Amino acid sequence: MARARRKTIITCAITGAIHTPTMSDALPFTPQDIAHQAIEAAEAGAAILHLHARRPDDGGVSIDPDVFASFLPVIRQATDAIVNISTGGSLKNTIDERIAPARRFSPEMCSLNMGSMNFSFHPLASRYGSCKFDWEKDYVINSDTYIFRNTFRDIATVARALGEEGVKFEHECYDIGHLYNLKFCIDSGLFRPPVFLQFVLGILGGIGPDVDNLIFMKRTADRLFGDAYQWSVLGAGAAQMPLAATAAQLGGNVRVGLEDSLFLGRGVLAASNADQVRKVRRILEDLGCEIATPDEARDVLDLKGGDRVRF
Ligand code: KMH
Ligand code: ZN
Repeated sequence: MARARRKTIITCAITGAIHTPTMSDALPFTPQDIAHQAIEAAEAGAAILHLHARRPDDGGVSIDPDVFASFLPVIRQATDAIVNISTGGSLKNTIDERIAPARRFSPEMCSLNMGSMNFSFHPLASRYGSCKFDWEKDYVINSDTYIFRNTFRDIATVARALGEEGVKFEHECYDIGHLYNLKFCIDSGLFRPPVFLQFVLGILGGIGPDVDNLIFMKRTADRLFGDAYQWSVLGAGAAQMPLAATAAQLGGNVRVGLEDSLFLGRGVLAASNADQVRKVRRILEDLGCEIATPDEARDVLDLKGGDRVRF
């Protein structure tokens, strides 16, 4: 008898730390808009909401737990989607500062970046003239000086601080070496399989957004982790929808959202996060996939449950 095909989990990354308000009016940065767009994305079919905070007054990157406090309970009351709090939201802060929000709120999931790397989006600067807010231009231009620091000790700090809380990790892997880093950490006892991998393709500093690279990542993960992992794909920018469709056909899960791309299609800005969730859902369902509910995702990813968070 044919094995039942697993349902596809859609993650939506609502705002992130790459894009700036000038790039799209749809990018949410007030707590109200972050909550509103997250709830809409969940209603459209996202089982997991990957969340960053932004400064409410000017949209700058924020890792302030008090800002998270102003939208997390609103989201929780309106939806049963799984909340995933970023631990990678700032390229300028220490790992202890980056994990403060996840530590305080103990979500079902949090991101965990699996290696140090250049992480740049400076080419975006030339596409925009004047900016809505003063900080934006320098932030984008100077990203060619940023090192995204995620040393083995940083990774161990996150693993210990949040693993003990039963928080499940979205292991963000931007290159093949990051899979080997994860393997080393599992063998060292830091993580208990099955692990959840997010293959990140198309960030400048990481692996390129090609189907060959996705296959290479998946084959490597198969070799390293056997069947003790689940996986998802995040294609940055124009690669978002094509790689999501490819991933789903390969049996993987998908991540969309304005953190990763501001567009719905070539030259067309997405009106909201939900806009992208609806589109990817349409594509996946047309290809014969079924979309996982939050509880189905909880089951597959073996999460602690929405009643064991602190917000
Ligand atoms: N914006 C993604 C490429 C994190 O939040 O930990 C990276 C990301 C990092 O999602
Ligand atoms: Zn993120």
